[in-house]
Amino acid sequence: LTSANYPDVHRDPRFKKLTSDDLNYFRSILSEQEILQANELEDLSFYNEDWMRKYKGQSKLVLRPKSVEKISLILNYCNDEKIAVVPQGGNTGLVGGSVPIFDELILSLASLNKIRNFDPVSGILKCDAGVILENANNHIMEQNYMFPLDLGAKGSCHVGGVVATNAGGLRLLRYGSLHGSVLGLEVVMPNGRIVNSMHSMRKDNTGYDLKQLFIGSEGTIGIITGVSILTVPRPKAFNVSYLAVESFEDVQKVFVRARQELSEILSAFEFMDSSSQILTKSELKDVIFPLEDEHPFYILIETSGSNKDHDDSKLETFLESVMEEGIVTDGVVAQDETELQNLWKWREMIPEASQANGGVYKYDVSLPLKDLYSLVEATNVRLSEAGLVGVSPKPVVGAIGYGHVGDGNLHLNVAVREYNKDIEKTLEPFVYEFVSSKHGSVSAEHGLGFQKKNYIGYSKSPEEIKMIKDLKAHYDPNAILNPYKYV
Ligand code: FAD
Ligand code: 2HG
Ligand code: ZN
Repeated sequence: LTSANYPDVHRDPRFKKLTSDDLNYFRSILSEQEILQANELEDLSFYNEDWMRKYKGQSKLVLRPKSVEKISLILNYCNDEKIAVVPQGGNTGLVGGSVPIFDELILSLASLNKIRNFDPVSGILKCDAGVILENANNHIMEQNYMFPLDLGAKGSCHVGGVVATNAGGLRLLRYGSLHGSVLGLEVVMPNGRIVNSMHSMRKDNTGYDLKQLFIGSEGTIGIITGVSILTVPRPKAFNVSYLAVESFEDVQKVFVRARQELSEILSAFEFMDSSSQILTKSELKDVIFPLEDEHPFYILIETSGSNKDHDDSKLETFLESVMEEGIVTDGVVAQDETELQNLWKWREMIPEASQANGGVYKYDVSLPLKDLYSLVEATNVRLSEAGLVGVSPKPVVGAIGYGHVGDGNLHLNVAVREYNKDIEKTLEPFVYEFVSSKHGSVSAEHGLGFQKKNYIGYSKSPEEIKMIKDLKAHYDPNAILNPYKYV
């Protein structure tokens, strides 16, 4: 059997098709609210389809267990019966990893959503995996702490989901990756075994750091049910400035200067190209564009610290110097909280704007800073040469670039009017070859999922891929967890 949506992918016949006996078993351990079964009344497309509406599975069953013990029973049963399972958090992932390809059972973490404990002295938060990131953040903000990770999907994505993808987000530059801030995890293994390592220690050199195996594993080797994470003191003062520069070289110059002159208060450094902001204008109709004229590149700089006067004066000195030298040609600084939020919207709304014409092909790559923008230019040239880009009925609107300059992470988004194979073949493996030729990574922060399952070799050696496969085979010998994806 091939998938109607993916003619090149075949259903693995080792996986059992769900029977009434299976349903009866799930009914014996779960309440009615924890089982969603497709029928005339229940439409499961929210769970079957991803955020971009690019990947679509055909699962007929979603389980939303409320306890770790129930997850353990479900996995134990699925392992024995060889039922394939897709773990799902907030379903905001951008690589098709969180949805089924065929009829896999969807195991949603949405009902496992309690804050377990917060220690206001150490700043360590322990919570269930299904807690929505924004809710976790609101909980600790009351006690003057903040989650070390922030991203546009915060209102929907789960704490467990961001750990499973090792999401990077807007403040990685300041607070580092989840590989550093996660202190412990609770995980249910494919055979149902619960591994509790919800530690609260920053230092623990007792052998392999096992939790790292699950951070960024994308639901392929275990289900994360609990997270222990070191949060950060909530800064008392925030500033956001939105600046214009005339070239990508100048983006880099401002970055170097911002690191030197703003140093410890610099908390985000994002760049956006002109086309990304033009697209966003059509989404942000009721927010006025912050600058009078259009420019080739824009930069959003956030500072945060404990003393507003100190931060203001540092930022002012920095901005005066880069403007006097002509590196920055225009700019504004938010004067109040509303303006600050509005400036952030010009950055955070790009993912949504990029697909407003119908769809988007997303590439999330690490590249040396000097080469970062050349991929966007090369992609636009390639699409033009293929005759695919232009006004309707051409299928491609254009390629835009933006991203986390501080992390060497480019988001190349190709806005399209429809998803089609010609576009995909023009872009892939072209983009991956380009990245590999510059010794970058084909996934900086979104993961591999289904989209990049055939392209891991552009960033990992055969020996590394073999180790990944060995680990998978050892812990998930029946390969029930998230099949058809990158491993
Ligand atoms: P899902 O999408 O449900 O799942 C993602 C993957 O993790 C899947 O493979 C799934 O099987 C697995 N998974 C989920 N939960 C578990 C679990 N408990 N145990 C085991 N496996 C699990 N990413 C960034 O890195 N930086 C950004 O700035 C950023 N911004 C975004 C902005 C928007 C608007 C959107 C839509 C996405 C953005 N992302 C960003 C993508 C990012 O990957 C997700 O938002 C987030 O990490 C996924 O969380 P989720 O709970 O939605 O997981
Ligand atoms: C961001 O930084 C996210 O906004 C999403 O990682 C990027 O949609 C994208 O390509
Ligand atoms: Zn990002």
